[in-house]
Amino acid sequence: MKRKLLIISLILVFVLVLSVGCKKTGDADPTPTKEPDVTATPEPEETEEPTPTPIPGPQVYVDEDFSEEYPNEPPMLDGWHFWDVANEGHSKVYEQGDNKYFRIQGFISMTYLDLFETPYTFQFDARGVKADEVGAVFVRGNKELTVPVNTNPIGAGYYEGDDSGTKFTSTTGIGLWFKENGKLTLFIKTLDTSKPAKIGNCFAEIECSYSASNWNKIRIDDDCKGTIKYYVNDDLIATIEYSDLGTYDDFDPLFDGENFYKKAVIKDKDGNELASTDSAFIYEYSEIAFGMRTAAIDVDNLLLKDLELEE
Ligand SMILES: [Ca+2]
Repeated sequence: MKRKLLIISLILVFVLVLSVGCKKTGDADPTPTKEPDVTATPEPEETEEPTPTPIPGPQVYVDEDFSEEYPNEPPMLDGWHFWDVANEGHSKVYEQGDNKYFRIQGFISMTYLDLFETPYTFQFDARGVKADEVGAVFVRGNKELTVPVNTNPIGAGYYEGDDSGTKFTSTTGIGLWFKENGKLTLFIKTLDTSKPAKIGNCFAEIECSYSASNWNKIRIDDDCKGTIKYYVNDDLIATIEYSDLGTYDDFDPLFDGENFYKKAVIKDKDGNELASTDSAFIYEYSEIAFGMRTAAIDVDNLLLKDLELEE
């Protein structure tokens, strides 16, 4: 009996081995009894097309050469708030030869409606009429944050003097003043309790190739991480470094809860420090603006877009 059992066992083992061997080859069982294993990991890479990852390019917000027809009344330009304070009507599109451009003249506050919190570059061609009063391009101000001044109880908008005993205008932000040939003035609004409106200025005069009677290429790169670079005719002319975000709690109720970068340094093209302050009104976000006070500048080829940072 034992011998018979042993033989039967050996036969069974042999059949089992044969059976397993056949399954391994995978070609001897045309009618599998086993249900497909639905829990098995699928292999989607063989059946699905790979989804291409879109590569976002820099977004363009303003690209304006003034070749279209524009109304001569505000708002004039899409996306901008335009305020001709004295309603003089000098600001409009002019034509010279086959080129159209925009003249900003009078008491003017012109602000791009969206505030920036991500890196941007703003460039344009400028031809500045030499003037005794401010004609400037501003960044990192806020037209809503404007304190009353002696000459204007409504407040020192980008166009209005700041009661500091100087020609400087505005309450917040950083201005590049198109002042005279070969020299521009870069100024940062500051808290200065010695002034009637408690507004002062940290400023430096910058020598560069600016020519008031010709078109100049102006470019402002703000990385929104603490560095703004200013270029004139493709040459770096100055850098502003800003830091120390905080509030001014005892300045004016209008400013309560609003964040400003308080520390700022103006450096020349070689990195030498020209001026600095610990009480700057450099707004947390950036408003792009032009402010004119009796001055006039012509602008063309406005281009406002995302700044691509070099890593
Ligand atoms: Ca043009």
